[in-house]
Amino acid sequence: SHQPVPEDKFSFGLWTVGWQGRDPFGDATRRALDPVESVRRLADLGAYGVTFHDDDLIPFGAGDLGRETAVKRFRQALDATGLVVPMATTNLFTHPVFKDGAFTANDRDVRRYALRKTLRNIDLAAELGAHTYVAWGGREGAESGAAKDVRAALDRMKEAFDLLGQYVVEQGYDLRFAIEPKPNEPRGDILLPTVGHALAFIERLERPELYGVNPEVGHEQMAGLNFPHGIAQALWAGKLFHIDLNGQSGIKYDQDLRFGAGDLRSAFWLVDLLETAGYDGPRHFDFKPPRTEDLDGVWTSAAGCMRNYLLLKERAAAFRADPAVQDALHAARLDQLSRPTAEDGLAGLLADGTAYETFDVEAAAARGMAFEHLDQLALEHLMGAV
Ligand code: GLT
Ligand code: MN
Ligand code: MN
Ligand code: MN
Repeated sequence: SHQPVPEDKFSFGLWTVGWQGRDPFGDATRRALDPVESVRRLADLGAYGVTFHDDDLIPFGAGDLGRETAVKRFRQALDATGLVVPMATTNLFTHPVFKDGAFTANDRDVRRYALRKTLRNIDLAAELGAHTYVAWGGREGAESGAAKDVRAALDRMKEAFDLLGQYVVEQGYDLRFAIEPKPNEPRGDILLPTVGHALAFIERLERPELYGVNPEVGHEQMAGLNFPHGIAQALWAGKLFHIDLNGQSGIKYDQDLRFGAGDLRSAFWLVDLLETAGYDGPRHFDFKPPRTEDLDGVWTSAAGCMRNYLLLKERAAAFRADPAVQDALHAARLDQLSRPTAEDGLAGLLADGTAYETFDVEAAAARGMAFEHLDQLALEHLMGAV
């Protein structure tokens, strides 16, 4: 069925449907949405979860009473709808105090404030039952060379994540961190720009097991990278803790289109990968309904994200189940790729004359790979021609 149900694990950020359409060139085109209204609408559409930045829920600078009221109303909406909070995150990029970043701001007092703001929201995330805490380093970066000592900034980034990890361990929270890479925008260059950079960074932390990645479709594509390949490497490393699904058309500004828009073929391979690899985390949509839309358009766009995922899931499953595809996969020698290259060990490899001395290099070079046939079958399935 193409009707989303909670078992599909679709979740949305409050800031996605709640985006008012403000961009660098234009004002808001839509009114603000009450988080309670978003929770109700998302539940009606078939989502299972909702996520938030501290400031999406509790207006920046609100006092204790404002905070309590906001959390209480949100909690009541969750209880009434059955929606869960699988993830939460911190806004470390909107207020001008974060203009030079947060965990890696040159100003030490800004870094200390950013950590306290994050720790405070980690408490709320744990209280609301979240198991993942996302960290997007929106303004951790620079526009010019000498302004940022990148090695020192990475020391500070490591220090920040180590402190956050120490905190969740000391508090006994069942919470892991997911670092979200992005190459640029809003800064000219952002630290930890791709999935690969983030994976390498995590290995330098004191408790690497507590940290994974939250890759976003458009962010890797802004760098010209193959998103399913990045996801495959994150899965291979056991680090796909969360994922931000959306759409992007090539190397340009961060479009945050609804999932399925933009590069549809890449979306097909992504869903195929997530579903066959057994990823069981949330399918989280981080999109921005274009500012051309009114609120009806917002909910149409949100519903489209989920429907497109389910349609692609159906198409990908049909592709895998098609006997012609199984033959084509065999012809393309995918089964051989899954077999170790030298299960006979190094000594066996060295002693095997057919591997080198009598190997017919020209004959092997002449063999076609039959990838075009395989890919055409995929396209036929994607286009609904089979
Ligand atoms: C912001 C960013 C997203 C991040 C969110 C988490 S907020 O909209 O563009 O990609 O996932 O901070
Ligand atoms: Mn984005
Ligand atoms: Mn975004
Ligand atoms: Mn995102």
